[in-house]
Amino acid sequence: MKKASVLLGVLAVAVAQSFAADMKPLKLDFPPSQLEGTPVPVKLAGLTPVEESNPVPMVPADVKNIALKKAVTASDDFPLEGELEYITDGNKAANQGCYVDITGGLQWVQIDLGKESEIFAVAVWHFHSQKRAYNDVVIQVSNDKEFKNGVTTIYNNDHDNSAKLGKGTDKPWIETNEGKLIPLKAPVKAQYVRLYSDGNSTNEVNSYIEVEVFGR
Ligand SMILES: [Ca+2]
Ligand SMILES: [Ca+2]
Repeated sequence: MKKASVLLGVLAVAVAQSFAADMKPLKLDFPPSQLEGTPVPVKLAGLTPVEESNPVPMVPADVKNIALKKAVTASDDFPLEGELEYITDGNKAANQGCYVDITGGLQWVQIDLGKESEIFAVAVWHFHSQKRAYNDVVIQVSNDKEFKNGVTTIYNNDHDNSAKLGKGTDKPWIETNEGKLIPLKAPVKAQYVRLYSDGNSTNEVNSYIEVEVFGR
């Protein structure tokens, strides 16, 4: 009996090890810091944005950025500056010509992954040549292009529900070149990823440099 339980224990360790071997830590590739100008206080109504390093979740070894070069649409198809394509072009530099500016107010951008995919994490770089925080950031995934049915919210810092997507308890963050990695509590199968925002601590514009979706 004792031998059998020892053997079972050894088997369990072996299974756990082979499982662990197929996992990897998810670390973002990020561009050099490009902070410019005189820093301005980062303040949002009623909220204190946090500046913290990204978590390093374990994900299956075949998980990669499946948003690269995928089609992007938005609530406003005519950006003030730049092109929606910049959001999935793989370039995370902060220079002019690398970010797209979408008009003020609550707006969204949406990535079509091309097919239903198992999503483990989403990363976003809004803007990083100035320390600022974005307001009412809500990130959702769904198989419904219109985001009416089967919607999973993976991040929400809209504490007063002004976006009317439900009240969120996530903390807004101060943007840096390292971006923001948001791991899902459990992987979700979905084809579309939508990111809302309503301006930032400096101006009313909704900027994006890059969005990555880690899945398979
Ligand atoms: Ca880009
Ligand atoms: Ca709000």
